Amino acid sequence: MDCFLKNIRLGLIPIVLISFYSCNSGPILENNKIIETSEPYLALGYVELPYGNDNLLAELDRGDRFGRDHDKIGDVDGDGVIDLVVGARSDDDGEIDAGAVYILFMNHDGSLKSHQKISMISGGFSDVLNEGNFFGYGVAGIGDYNYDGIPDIAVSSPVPPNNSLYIIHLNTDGTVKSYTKNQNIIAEGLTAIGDINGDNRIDIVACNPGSDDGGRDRGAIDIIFLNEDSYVSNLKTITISSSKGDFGSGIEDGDKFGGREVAMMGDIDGDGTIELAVGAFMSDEGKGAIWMLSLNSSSFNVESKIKITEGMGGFTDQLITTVNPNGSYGANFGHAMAAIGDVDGDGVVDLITGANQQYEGWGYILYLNNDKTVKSFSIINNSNGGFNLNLPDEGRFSRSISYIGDLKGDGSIAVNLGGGAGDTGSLYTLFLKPN
Ligand SMILES: [Ca+2]
Ligand SMILES: [Ca+2]
Ligand SMILES: [Ca+2]
Ligand SMILES: [Ca+2]
Repeated sequence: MDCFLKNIRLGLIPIVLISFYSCNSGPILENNKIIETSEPYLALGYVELPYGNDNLLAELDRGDRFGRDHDKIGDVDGDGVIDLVVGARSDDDGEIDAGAVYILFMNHDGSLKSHQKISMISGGFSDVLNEGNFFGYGVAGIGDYNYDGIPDIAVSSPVPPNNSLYIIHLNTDGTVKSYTKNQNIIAEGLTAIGDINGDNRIDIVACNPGSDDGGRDRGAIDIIFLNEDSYVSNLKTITISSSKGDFGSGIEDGDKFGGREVAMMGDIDGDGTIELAVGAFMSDEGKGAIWMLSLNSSSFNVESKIKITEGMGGFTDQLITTVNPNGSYGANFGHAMAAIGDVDGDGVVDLITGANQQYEGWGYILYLNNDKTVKSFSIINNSNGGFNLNLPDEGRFSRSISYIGDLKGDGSIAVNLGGGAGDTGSLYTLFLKPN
């Protein structure tokens, strides 16, 4: 029972704040130590995959990078439960690091009912991938693109010579019914951003952090509109980078703008522009940053922007710049992100992101003001956030993020965060109840 609703129903308005404290800030026993949380949500626990599912675990090898990218698809098998697509870009089916994706058929509690693998040699996918193609580097649920009532997916294979974007039409069992191949696209991450041009088809953003637009490794994003035949309309693609899309100044060499994910926030401040959050995970000596872009609603070019990083845009936490054991450096804040709805109940949509190279990997929920700056934040890691996570050192938690919504069907929301560097890769489904 939600304490807030219960108190409203009982008319106990004067003690609502006290009850908030007792519901959401109660003591939590962790490692025999009582810790206090004071988050504006109720943490309801988490599920980690592939661990706990022997069938899926048997498919995966060390280094496959399961969870590199992931998204909700919708209900593929028609059982009333949201299903997922998860990339494993270093799978070795057919060629070393050719890559694979998994369709995960879910149970309400976040456990796995069954799965279907799609790779060069499985799931009915017939195209030839090259060695190191990294099929599954980016994945996105895009709604029903071939009008058969079954939701479909976009999958990228960014490494040449077969640097392509596939639109894959699914069967209800998660195998491939048909696909289109769009060549000469580099996407190290894909995000579905809803239908922003009003043609009743979901639009996507391809993240290309290695783009040299404007300078070495400055990065870029491509806003992609697909036609009714699931092909990219090249004439309509919008690129935003240091030198394109009216971005203006602010990106420096090596910043890796575009990162591995963006988040469509909607019109946060109600002024007619739509806000798109885009990371630059190597910005500021590797601390990382998020650019909150306000896009013109017809040209989709940048009208204004603010930068969020340590000490900017209202964000006050300290981000590391040190060299990591894996050779990279910095916290990599903003590597991935998703709009998470209004978690703190102030009427403004909030953003979940992370600093995946900060110690075990720190997730952050950023509670936004309607001027797009950060009002406050929650940290989600081994000792904060109320989930009692048990992440390994260098676990890269929050390296990939997707918002699932109400998986349980009880008003709580699920959000997926990837991590688990060094082994198969992991997908954590966190359940929380907003205020
Ligand atoms: Ca389902
Ligand atoms: Ca379909
Ligand atoms: Ca559209
Ligand atoms: Ca909010």
